[in-house]
Amino acid sequence: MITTITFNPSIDKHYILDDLIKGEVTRAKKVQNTAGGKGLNVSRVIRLLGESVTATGFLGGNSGGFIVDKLSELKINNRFIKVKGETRSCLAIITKDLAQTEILEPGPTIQEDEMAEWVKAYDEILEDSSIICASGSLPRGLSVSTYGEIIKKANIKGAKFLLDTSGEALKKGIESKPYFIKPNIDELKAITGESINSDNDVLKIIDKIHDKGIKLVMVSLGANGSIAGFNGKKYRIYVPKIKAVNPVGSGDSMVAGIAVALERGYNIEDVLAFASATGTANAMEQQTGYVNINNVNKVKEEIRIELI
Ligand code: TA6
Repeated sequence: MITTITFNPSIDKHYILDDLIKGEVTRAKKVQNTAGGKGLNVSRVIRLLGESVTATGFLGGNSGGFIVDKLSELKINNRFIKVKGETRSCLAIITKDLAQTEILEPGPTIQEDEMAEWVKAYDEILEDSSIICASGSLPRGLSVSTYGEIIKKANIKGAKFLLDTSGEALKKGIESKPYFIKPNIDELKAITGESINSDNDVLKIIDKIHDKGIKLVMVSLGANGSIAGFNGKKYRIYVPKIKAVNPVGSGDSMVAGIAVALERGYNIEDVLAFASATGTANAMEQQTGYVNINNVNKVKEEIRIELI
């Protein structure tokens, strides 16, 4: 079973504007509210790819209630812990030049007893999980080493832990050897402190990450595809040019593609192609964290993978 963890979920409010002018009143042409936060985008896409998924983390207040309703609509098993604080909202403002401006609220402060209740649920869920996807920022109240601690528990149980976060939480998480990480270039620079000026620099850093015990690394290059390392081999993945409508959530969709492909036992090249096609297909949709399976299959045929 695939389990997703979203410690800091959000109602993703997606605004389409002609232009965003600071200090002026602007009326949104279109507004879309979705159950978001990286892990919930991952959960929704896993369902759209045809696999079942259990979602866990923290939800609170009326915003939490909105998300619970969305989970049941999507038939996502809900193992969230109810908290006193209010689940946050995150704004994604897309203007007609396709620039995207995101404003992310910090979210509620999680209390010690709420975290203790979650750890109990996690220990139970781990018994049936082959793959754990943990995505997004840590809310206030959770230690920066939280991902590192729960990765260790997953490794003991033999579950593959896919980690998609950034900054100190990623740095600490890496120390516990998750199965998979998907840093973008900025996150790679932040965690290594190294400058990255070429694909060759990326390849050297991937080797260092493998030396830390992480099996699968995908470095996202956005519309230029990605560079991946697995089992001592390196891959350059090229994605077809598409008409991007809303790129927000493409990284989350790629993680969903990795989880589904691993769950189905695909070989590494099919894992990389399926995940890249899923991330690309998300950008073709107005909704954040959404794919049309026909687009995924069509794009997958156009993905090119080169052994480096
Ligand atoms: O990746 C897009 C997104 O999931 C947005 O939908 C918004 O929820 C944001 O990321 C949350 O990011 P964070 O790192 O705070 O979990």
